[in-house]
Amino acid sequence: MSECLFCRIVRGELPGRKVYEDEEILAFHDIHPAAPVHFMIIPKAHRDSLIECTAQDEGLLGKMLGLAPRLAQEQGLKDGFRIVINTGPGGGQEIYHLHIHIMGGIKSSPLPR
Ligand code: DGP
Repeated sequence: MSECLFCRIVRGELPGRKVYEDEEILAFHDIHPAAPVHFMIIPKAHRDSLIECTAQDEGLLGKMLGLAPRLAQEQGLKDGFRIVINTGPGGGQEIYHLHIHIMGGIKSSPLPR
């Protein structure tokens, strides 16, 4: 059984403030929010990061991304949101279970250049 933190949240062994769930996907609030609304969309089946995803995962990735606007609306983000997928050590990823961050509720600054 995987010791991955997010796998344990998927299995209900650790608490998670749930936003959405279906047979393939879970969404829950980030424990260290970087914005007034900050939740993550994850696949239930473990993948370390976007780097490990293959062409077979394209449907799942599309479904995760496609859910974002609907869930953001439901969480009160009426005028938009920011999506971040930290990937690998160079991308600042801390938890090695693929996840999409959805953040909003403040006026976002442009990306650093
Ligand atoms: P990343 O750097 O992209 O790997 O972000 C991982 C995020 O996961 C980080 O923003 C904090 C969040 N996080 C870490 N541990 C937990 C936890 O136990 N529960 C929840 N809900 N979020 C967590």
